Amino acid sequence: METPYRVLVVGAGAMGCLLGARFAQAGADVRLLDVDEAHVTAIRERGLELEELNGDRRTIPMRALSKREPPEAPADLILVMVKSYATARALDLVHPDAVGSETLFLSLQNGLGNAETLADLVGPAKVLAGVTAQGATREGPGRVRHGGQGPTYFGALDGPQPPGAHGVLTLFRRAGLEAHYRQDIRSLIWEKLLVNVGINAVTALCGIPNGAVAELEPARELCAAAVREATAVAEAEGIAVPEDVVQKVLNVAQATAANRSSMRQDVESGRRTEIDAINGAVVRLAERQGLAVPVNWTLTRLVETKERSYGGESP
Ligand code: KPL
Repeated sequence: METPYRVLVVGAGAMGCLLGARFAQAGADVRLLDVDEAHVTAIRERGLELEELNGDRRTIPMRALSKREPPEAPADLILVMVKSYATARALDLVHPDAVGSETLFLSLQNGLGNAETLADLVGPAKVLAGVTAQGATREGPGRVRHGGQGPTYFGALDGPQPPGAHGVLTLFRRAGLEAHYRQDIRSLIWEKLLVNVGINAVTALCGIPNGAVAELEPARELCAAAVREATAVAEAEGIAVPEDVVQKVLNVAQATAANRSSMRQDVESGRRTEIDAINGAVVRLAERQGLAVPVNWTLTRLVETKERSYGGESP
């Protein structure tokens, strides 16, 4: 009998749960690891409750852990889905026996610098970075709603395609999820970053749905200015950005019109946001390149002020 492909999902937020559930349905041996005890207990006791795109609900039995536990065998894939600021801390929760010589790590997190953090900790040859256009929302402990379909792209940041990458593609495809290996993954990570640069802070600060960024003129102007600044930084970093990038970001705002952006959800729940890996990363790289990015600087400081006001800043 074929041994099942082993996946450890680190960070059982909405996307971690959705992907973990799909992989388990496709026959993979999946474990979800998360520090939220209530969520982990709910999944252990009742299984993961998934609301499908068509509204159907199903319960998927899943193994969930809230702390470091020795696995029976190393994972083939460790999928890192924690918030960008928690990447290094999350790896401390991974038992050393879960990492074998063939294990690959895949980061599909928001923002810049996540795969680099992983590469520093486990070595660049074991790390894949990517972006996904799948959408999901966590509705409560043990409950996730699939909100939208879209492709997933991943690749090595530098160097050749690792031998295990083919197995990761097979995993996604068996789970019915469109996935592609890309040599130019940095450009795609930047394209996703530009979307988050233009939408997330504006929606979080103004308490508006994504669609309002395209509809309301002042929000649209803020979004466009932040994206233009970040595009100049990308180009200075040697990243090719599509010409009509502002329009592309506004199209995403329209396509996800009713969504609450992840940063708005964080702010409205009193949680720490990923501002540091999004507009904050643009500010740091701009400094390195000698570029002025006043809109990104202001959005960053405003979101940080909001986080301080409810005590959601980093411990
Ligand atoms: O990625 C997103 C996020 O909220 O972080 C967008 C694309 C803006 C969708 O809400």
